[in-house]
Amino acid sequence: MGGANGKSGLRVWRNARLATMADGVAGLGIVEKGAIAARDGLIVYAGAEASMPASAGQGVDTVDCEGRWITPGLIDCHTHLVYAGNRANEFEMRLAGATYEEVARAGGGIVSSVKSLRAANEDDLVAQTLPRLDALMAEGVTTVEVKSGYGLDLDNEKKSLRAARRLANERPVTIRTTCLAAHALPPEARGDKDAFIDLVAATILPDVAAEKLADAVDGFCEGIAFSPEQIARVFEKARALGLPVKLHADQLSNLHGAALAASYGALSADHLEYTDEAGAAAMAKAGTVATILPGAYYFIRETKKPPVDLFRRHGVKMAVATDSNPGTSPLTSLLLTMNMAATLFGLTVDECLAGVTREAARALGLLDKAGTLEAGKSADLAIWDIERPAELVYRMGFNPLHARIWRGQ
Ligand code: DI6
Ligand code: FE
Repeated sequence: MGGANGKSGLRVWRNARLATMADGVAGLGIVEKGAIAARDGLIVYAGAEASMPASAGQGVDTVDCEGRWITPGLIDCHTHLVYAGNRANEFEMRLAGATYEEVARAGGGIVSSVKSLRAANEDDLVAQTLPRLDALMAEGVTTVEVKSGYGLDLDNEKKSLRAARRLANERPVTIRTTCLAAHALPPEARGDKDAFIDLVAATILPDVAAEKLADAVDGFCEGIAFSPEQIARVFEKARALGLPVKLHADQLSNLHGAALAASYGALSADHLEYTDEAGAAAMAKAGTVATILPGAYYFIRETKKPPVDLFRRHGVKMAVATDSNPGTSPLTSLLLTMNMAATLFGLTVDECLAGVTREAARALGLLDKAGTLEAGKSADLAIWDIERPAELVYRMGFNPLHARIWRGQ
């Protein structure tokens, strides 16, 4: 779409309907008969075409959108996209009646992904991850958060994070990396969780931070993973290193992970099926985003839903993400994820769309750069062949993307 860049480097998309998703504006921030102008990869104007300054709209590379809708490029703010192999065999075992525990005892679970990842070299990891990234991008995704957490030792955590960073060289997409070394206990730790947390805090995080391989730090606070006290030690170190934190919290039980995350000013707390009112209140006070992950809920047939009404009542912002991972959410469609968030948890269309744009940007600490169609932000756009925005949430397995623009291209 569109020709070569105009001399001025200015590009304009006109004759469009905009869902700007601007913060503090009611609903989707809709502009009928809208236009967007971008220069050097940044939006310089987004609004009514009739009000576009002449300087933004003349003698430039102009695209007629023929009445199509434009939203911000979608943002998947919680993925474990970098992994090797898959766990379809465990899926079959579970379908045959095996429980998670039985699967884990048979060598499955997170540890089987750790084995596969350790055996793969960095090039393999990148190559195996690209098809998943391509699937996300094909639906208009322009920013993806990618966690480590299947390496679980210094070299393999770094290998994962380097592979994640390399995705941004291979594709026109923004990648944000998160160090999730405190994800699970590796076999060589022989059951000693405290010793492993020592390794994470004393060695893995400082090294990863020194090489600038991670933009944030995450942990898994759960009976089957790490206690609130152990996560607090990880967060203390992250704070000392100047890295923002996020947390897998209250997914399978209520260890008050949401409140813990909030007490460290976390960017987000994620999953949250078992979060209580005190947790929601703490998140609201800290400005911690609730990241809703319906893919994992669906895939492991969880029945406890996240307390969406509590989040609304307390004014907690909600993001929506795939949690793409080989064990509990082998999902690479943010459009389907929105449908799940609406159908399973009762999110409105507006909440779903905000969840994969503005609130996802907030959950990554990127709201000043992405997530809405506003001047000054990255010109990351998704242009859709739809009549109304609800179609993006309503369909299952259909992709109405017309064009995807990343940094103006
Ligand atoms: N919660 C999850 O659902 C995934 N990680 C996490 O902390 C599970 C990841 C896996 O099973 O591979
Ligand atoms: Fe996750």
